[in-house]
Amino acid sequence: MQTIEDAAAWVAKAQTIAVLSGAGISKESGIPTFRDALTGYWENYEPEKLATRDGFLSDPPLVWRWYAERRRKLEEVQPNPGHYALAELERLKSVTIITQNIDGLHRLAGSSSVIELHGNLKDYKCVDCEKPATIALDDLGTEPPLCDYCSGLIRPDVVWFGEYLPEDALRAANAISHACDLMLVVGTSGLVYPAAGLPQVAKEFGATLIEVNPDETAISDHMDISLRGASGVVLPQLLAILTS
Ligand code: BV8
Ligand code: ZN
Repeated sequence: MQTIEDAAAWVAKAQTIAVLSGAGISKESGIPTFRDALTGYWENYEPEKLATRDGFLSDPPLVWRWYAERRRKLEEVQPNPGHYALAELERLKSVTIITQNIDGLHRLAGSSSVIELHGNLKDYKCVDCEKPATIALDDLGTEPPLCDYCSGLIRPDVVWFGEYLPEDALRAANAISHACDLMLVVGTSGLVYPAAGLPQVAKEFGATLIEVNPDETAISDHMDISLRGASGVVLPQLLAILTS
């Protein structure tokens, strides 16, 4: 069983580090993971249904309200020690974070090299002409506003299931997955592609894979080391060993 000391030794040796993060890294900030995001009012809905273009078009106010609620929640949350540990690691090593999260917490914690594969909760665009729209937090309302240019519905500018990821983000994520000699895979169930395929790309190009997750995931078998614990606890421990 490989230990956190073994993991720290790999991190110390690494020249170029990639991090793939999922909703789990934000859980200790109080943001429920995607799987258990739908509690209370939303418990009868499946994320894979709501987070789709068809889901939005079939009931725009419903999907608008779900994202508005998540956007308002962002005002109450802060990065947690896991985010801060990765920001500190960036001060010691060359680190690029590839995140599936749309909460912006990595940048808020001080990480500067962050690739947002699935967009950001604070960005909006027209569902038809795709022109960006600016929506202030205090006028999110209960249904989507209309586009100034074509009167189409305004939607969150996030990547829904069945939609392509932003080309530049995916290209950058693939490039760092090829180039890195170590990938930390933090807080992701490894269920959603193409993000979940990036650790295999890194491995094929010779990288060491270290997973940080309290649970087994769909991609644990590919990992060289699996650190079973909460990222808000494990990542600061890793940094403490590195800097001791
Ligand atoms: C695509 C933004 C090409 C929105 C998200 C059929 C038709 C079309 C596509 C597909 C199809 N079948 C499969 C696909 C591909 C599909 C896919 O992979 N589906 C899955 C469900 C099988 N992918 C796509 O559609 C992607 N696009 O393929 O385009 C294409 C185009 C057209 C036609 C065909 C192909 C787009 C995917 C992006 C979807 N958008 N987010 C929003 O957030 O509302 S994904 C969303 O779910 C999250 O961003 C996250 O990435 C993902 C998973 O969510 P969670 O499970 O909650 O989070 P995570 O995976 O991170 O798991 C939580 C983990 O944390 C757990 O492991 C847990 O143990 C751990 N944890 C808990 N506590 C802690 C912790 N870890 C550390 N510390 C803790 N304290
Ligand atoms: Zn428009």
